[in-house]
Amino acid sequence: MAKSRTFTMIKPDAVENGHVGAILEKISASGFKIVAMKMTQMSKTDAENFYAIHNERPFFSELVTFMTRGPIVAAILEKENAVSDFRTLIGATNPSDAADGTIRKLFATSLGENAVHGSDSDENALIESVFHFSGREIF
Ligand code: RTP
Ligand code: MG
Repeated sequence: MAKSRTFTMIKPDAVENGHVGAILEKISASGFKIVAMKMTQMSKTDAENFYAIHNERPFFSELVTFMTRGPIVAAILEKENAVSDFRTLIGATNPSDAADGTIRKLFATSLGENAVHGSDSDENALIESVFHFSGREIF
């Protein structure tokens, strides 16, 4: 199968809790190649735009406040079947439903503060990658 790409963010809770190194280690050990990466902080407008699909949901303002409260690590990952395999690696949205060994089971704090983001389709992976990275930052 051809290699494909997905987009991820290590969210503010996991950065605050010192889990960046362990999460990157798990990502690499699971066969994903990092082809872009940076630490950055999203503005309110950035987070509102990035998560615009959820803007009618009751948790939207909580999500924007959370995602902007500190730095994140954004990355683009390459692997065969990247989007689907990465969603499997991170586990269910709610860490209490996440399978043993998944990143959210190991490092998430709650449903809202769940350590990592993973794109949900190839199309969104591209949109989200371009949102965070310029062409010369992608290798
Ligand atoms: P993500 O987009 O961050 O990878 O997460 P996901 O696909 O597993 O979940 P999604 O439904 O897209 O929700 C986006 C993020 O919103 C927060 N959330 N809070 N308090 C709540 O009820 C609630 N529900 C979702 C989580 O941070 C979730 O990852
Ligand atoms: Mg999502």
